[in-house]
Amino acid sequence: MFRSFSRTNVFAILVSVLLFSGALYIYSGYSHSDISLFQSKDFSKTESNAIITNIVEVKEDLTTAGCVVKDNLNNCGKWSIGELKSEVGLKYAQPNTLKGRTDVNSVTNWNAPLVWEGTFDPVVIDSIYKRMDPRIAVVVFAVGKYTRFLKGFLESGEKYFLVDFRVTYYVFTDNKQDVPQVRLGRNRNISVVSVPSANRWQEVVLGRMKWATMAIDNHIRSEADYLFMMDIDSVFHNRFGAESLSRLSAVLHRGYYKNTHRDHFPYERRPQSKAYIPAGEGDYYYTAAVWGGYLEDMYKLVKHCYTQAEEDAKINIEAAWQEESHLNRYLLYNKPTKVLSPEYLWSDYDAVPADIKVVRVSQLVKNYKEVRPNGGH
Ligand code: UD2
Repeated sequence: MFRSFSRTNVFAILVSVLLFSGALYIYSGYSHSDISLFQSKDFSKTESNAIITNIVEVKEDLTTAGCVVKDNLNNCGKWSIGELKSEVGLKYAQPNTLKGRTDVNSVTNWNAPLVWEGTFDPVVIDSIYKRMDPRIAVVVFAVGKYTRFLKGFLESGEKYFLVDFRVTYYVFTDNKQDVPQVRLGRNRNISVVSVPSANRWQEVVLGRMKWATMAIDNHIRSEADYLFMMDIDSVFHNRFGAESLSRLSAVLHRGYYKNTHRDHFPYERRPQSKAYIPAGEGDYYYTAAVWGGYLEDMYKLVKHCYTQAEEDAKINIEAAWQEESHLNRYLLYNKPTKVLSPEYLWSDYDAVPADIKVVRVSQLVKNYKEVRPNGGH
């Protein structure tokens, strides 16, 4: 009895060892593969969850390894991001305590800067942040026909977006061939990430949260200190510099930044949704077309939008403005550390009012019906 049990046992152990090594082999395949993970056309929910779990586990190693990397600001503390060290001998105009913008409010009621042209000195602020030499990731999606917007976005970004900083544009697309060759400045790169095609624009817009969460876990975390999420159908027209950097920076939506009562903000109003904001609450209405911050703070927020949208989906709810609704709820209870004026995302649809002295980025006019896989708004 003992012998036969023991034989079975040895056999069982052998089989387990074989199975375990097989599993390890597959697992290490995941750990070393990067963006090709995303190429699967029909990612079922379970598959994607399984992969996320794997990547998160792999990532823990990378974070530890990251600490020996000299320029990993987050983990290794050569510079601590957020410190405002200034250059000795830098020449700039003396700041004035009495003069400044008076036509707009440049501080929130939680004492965070509200950034407009005229509220910062580009020489001072760029110099402070350049000393830290942060690595900045820009995540953009160009799925389906939206690849046509890449050239204008990237070329104008090279002229105006955090010029002389280390920038990597992460282009998430279902069509690598359509990513244009663009002349890039020093220390600036494009990294292409493959994602599946989609049948509904809502799938892409919300899917951005899922794919970005996975890609941060998979590789972006070890490559960036700050991360911006941006819409691709837009063009830079003027300086977008270090004044935009903070732990969590959000942009006021141009449509609701003045004269709109908070009860008329297009927040999600159904209590069943995770994005719900009741009447009588709210600071501002933020756009989801430009937002940024420290890598880990952005990760938390992007993942929040992803998981909350998944929760909604379980009861067949899609928030009124997809991830923008979840973003707005999060930012109501986790206040941004900088609020950027609508200079940071205007729109070619609208005339520019007097309080917008500079349009830094503008959303392009597009034919929604023609460009989206399932038609218009
Ligand atoms: C608004 C917001 C956007 C998002 C969306 C949610 C502005 C300027 N933008 O954009 O951030 O909150 O509403 O409804 O307010 N995309 C593709 N392929 C597609 C569809 C979308 O790549 O087939 C990507 C692309 O990067 C695009 C972004 O998703 O810029 C947002 O989609 P949109 O521009 O069609 O949505 P829109 O203009 O309603």
